Amino acid sequence: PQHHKWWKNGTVYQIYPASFKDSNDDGIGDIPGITSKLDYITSLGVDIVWVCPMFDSPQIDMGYDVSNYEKVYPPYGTVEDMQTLIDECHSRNMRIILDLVVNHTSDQHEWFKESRSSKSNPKRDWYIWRPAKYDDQGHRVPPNNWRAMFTGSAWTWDEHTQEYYLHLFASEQPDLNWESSECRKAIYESAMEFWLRKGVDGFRIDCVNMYSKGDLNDAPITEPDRDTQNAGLVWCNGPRMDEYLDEMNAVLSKYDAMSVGECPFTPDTDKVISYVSAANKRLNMVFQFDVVEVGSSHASKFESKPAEDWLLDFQAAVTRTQQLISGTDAWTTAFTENHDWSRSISRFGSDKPEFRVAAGKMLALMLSTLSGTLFIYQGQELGMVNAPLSWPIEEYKDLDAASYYSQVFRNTNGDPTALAEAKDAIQFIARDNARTPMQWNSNTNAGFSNAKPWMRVHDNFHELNAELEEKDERSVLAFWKMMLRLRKVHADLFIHGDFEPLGKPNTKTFTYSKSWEGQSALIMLNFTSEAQPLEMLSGFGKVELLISTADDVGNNLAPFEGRIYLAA
Ligand code: TEU
Ligand code: CA
Repeated sequence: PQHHKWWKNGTVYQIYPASFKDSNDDGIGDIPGITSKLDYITSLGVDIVWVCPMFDSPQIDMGYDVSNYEKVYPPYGTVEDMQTLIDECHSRNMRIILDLVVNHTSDQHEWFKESRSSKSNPKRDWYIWRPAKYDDQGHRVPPNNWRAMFTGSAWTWDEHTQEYYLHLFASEQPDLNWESSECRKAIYESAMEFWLRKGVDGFRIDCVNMYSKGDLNDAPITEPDRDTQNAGLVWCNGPRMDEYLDEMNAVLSKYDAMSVGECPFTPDTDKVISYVSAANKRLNMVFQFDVVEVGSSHASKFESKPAEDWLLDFQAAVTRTQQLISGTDAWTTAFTENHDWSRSISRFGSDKPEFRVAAGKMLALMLSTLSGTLFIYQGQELGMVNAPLSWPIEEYKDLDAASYYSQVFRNTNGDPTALAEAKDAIQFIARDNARTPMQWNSNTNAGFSNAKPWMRVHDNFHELNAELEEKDERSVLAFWKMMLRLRKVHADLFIHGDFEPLGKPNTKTFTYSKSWEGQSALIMLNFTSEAQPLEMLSGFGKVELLISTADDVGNNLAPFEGRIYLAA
């Protein structure tokens, strides 16, 4: 029965509401905009729509700072608009999942307003408050050395009640205190059941392994010259995680809802398996960060340059996440993009005009043959790429990039060389790259909106948009549609099969096999802009070509070509 769970064979399409489709010309995407594009989404051959946070929010972190779980951010629409979207998805035989952001709320949530109002407020312990510490000179210092994800201490001093509160992200995103059972009950009711009762089919769960933070111990000092330390490994996977996930699962299973949790900072594979083992009934699956973090350490993602041999790390990361299901009752996910990372063609392929389409198809071929639930992010199906190098820093809107840039500015007194380097790093890896508006057609603002969009549209929209690609059978879009169909035809092999890397790991090609009960497939991918020999083919026995990304299939792998052979 596990084999047939709907969320296993389903392909998920992730939507970022602000950038998908603006229905009322205020420059901001919205819920009726999403509903108006459901026929397009259905035409891709996807089964599940994931909508990023659309709850009421002051938008410090694009809705990952929720001020009311039971209201929609007014520029996006209303709860009624959401009900329409849910019902319209269902009437097309698609499911819909929402983002569950309950590690923290906005500091504008009523719960936090009450919590910070006084030490004796009944909701005081719904957040994590601690008294100050004092250093040798008697200066007030935060309770521990944790650095928040968007830089600076993870603690903010509250003048009114003379205590610090914890925030793993921005100071406007105070962490909820999961130790309080009342707080947990309120989370389940307000953030989960409110929407499950409206027919939502599950959740993508933000920061799911951060709820239990243990004793808030100092992180080991890895950067002695800094007063805060990277503490992800300390605050993730704390002692009460299993208990919280069991409780959460009790809510989810009442509705047969699916769950996919974010699982960063978890190098221990057994830990990951313990979260997603079917027998344990905690989460259906998680996003491990192995693949998206290749060539960019989580500790300081803007500072690490992609290494020459990044493809070795990439192969190892894909192998790790794929083999999670080999011989276990765990389930995995396959993805290379989401709203937190830049575009995969720019990172792992090439966005040069002569290679963009080939690289987009090759990556689509890879993803479509990987086991686990497949996630694609809006625009990925079109082969959208990173923002152009020519854009000035002002075009980047996200607080993550902005806080990094201002940190470089402070540290170097505005040194132009350092700032130019910072901007290059942002152009390569910033989250903004995934957040430029969807490119629907060649009209004004790519058909996203008739008003000036909240974020600039990519300059390439005249050549790269859905309308053009729908008419072109050689487009990245056409290829994705074909691959999503093939993935279903060969579901045992591609979605459930055992993954085995083949040949000597190298920096040019990636070859692997998928096998399932006597059937097998050989997948060969060229990650370079030069032709590569078809080395593995001879060793694999009798095979027949199922599909290639290239128009003409030759004796070598063409630049960025991908092929699938089936064992005959
Ligand atoms: O991201 C969680 C996360 O671990 C982030 O550090 C992520 O790696 C970061 O965006 C990279 O710079 C989730 C959401 O996906 C993200 O958009 C939110 O900003 C974050 O939680 C806080 O809610
Ligand atoms: Ca709008």
